Amino acid sequence: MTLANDQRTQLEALYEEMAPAHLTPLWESLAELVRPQPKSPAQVHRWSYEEARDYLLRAGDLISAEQAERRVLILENPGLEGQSAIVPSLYAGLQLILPGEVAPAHRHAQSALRFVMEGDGAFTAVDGEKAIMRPFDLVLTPGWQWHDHGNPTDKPMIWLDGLDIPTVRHFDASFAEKGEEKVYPETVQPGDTLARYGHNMRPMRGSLADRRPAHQPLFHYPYAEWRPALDAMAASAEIDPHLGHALEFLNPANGGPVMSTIAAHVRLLPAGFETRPRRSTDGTVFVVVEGNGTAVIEGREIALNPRDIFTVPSWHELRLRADSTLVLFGYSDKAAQEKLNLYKEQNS
Ligand code: GTQ
Repeated sequence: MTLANDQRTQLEALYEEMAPAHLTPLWESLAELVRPQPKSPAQVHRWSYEEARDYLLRAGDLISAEQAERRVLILENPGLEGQSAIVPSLYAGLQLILPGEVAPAHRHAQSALRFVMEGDGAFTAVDGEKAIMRPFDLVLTPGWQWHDHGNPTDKPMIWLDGLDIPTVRHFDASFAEKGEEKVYPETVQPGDTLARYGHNMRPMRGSLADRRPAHQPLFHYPYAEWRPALDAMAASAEIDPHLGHALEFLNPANGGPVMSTIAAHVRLLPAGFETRPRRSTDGTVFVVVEGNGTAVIEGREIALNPRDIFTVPSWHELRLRADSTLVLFGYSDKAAQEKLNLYKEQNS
């Protein structure tokens, strides 16, 4: 904006006078507020699993899961300091449950996913039904469903928590409750919901009321099911040049993303494959499940090793190169953006 000198002086005086009335001039900030394209404050960043794990285990020596309620190290984006956010709309943390520990029952407006990084046989109980967690399983605790965690095994369990904490904060809509009991009473055998909803089927309506909420029944997507599906796809299907072989996790109630705010997917790139450049408006968190390779994000190269976690902020161009068969898990705010008619992507 070009302004004459005395015009500028008079305007500045006016701004100063109106400031106590909590009024500010749009024309000074319009271009920043209504941008021609996204300019994320989030940065491209990678966390080494080994490094984060060391700190988490040290925390495990100092505070119990029960004392902490949730013993978690937050993965905070260096561009979003103090916000407990990994991209502007989403949170990520690494949660540790040691043998014999319990993370007590609570429920909250925030929706969460858990992606198992290490350990075998701890559980997340959702409304009293245990999902027995194995490496690289996806487990959901959708908003307002009771959940507690426990580890009856003799090894530590670590998983990545992905929540919509910043989104719920943005809408000023946080509610939370602690359970009366530390452990929610077990309501049914583990696997009951997976049997009913996990196979492209659903319970036929009879005279029995359904135990699970109709809008969000399924909460366990085992690695033992999604990994072979990717292999079968890789064996038979044409590969998408921008994604590799990619499968999105679905909510069987509506055929949409797993939760109302968060979408999740897995993808496989055969050894030697390189994706074409792609950008999208959903800030994405990736976990390397298997293999090695490189992510080139807006020109910045990131070496990928198993269990690394990295971010691709909104509208950052992503290219992936696989040195060996590369398998990634990703979650993003695409679910919320699509509902708000904001989602865009560009495949070049
Ligand atoms: O397990 O319920 O990482 O409520 C942050 C908030 C985990 C949980 C987090 C939570 C949880």
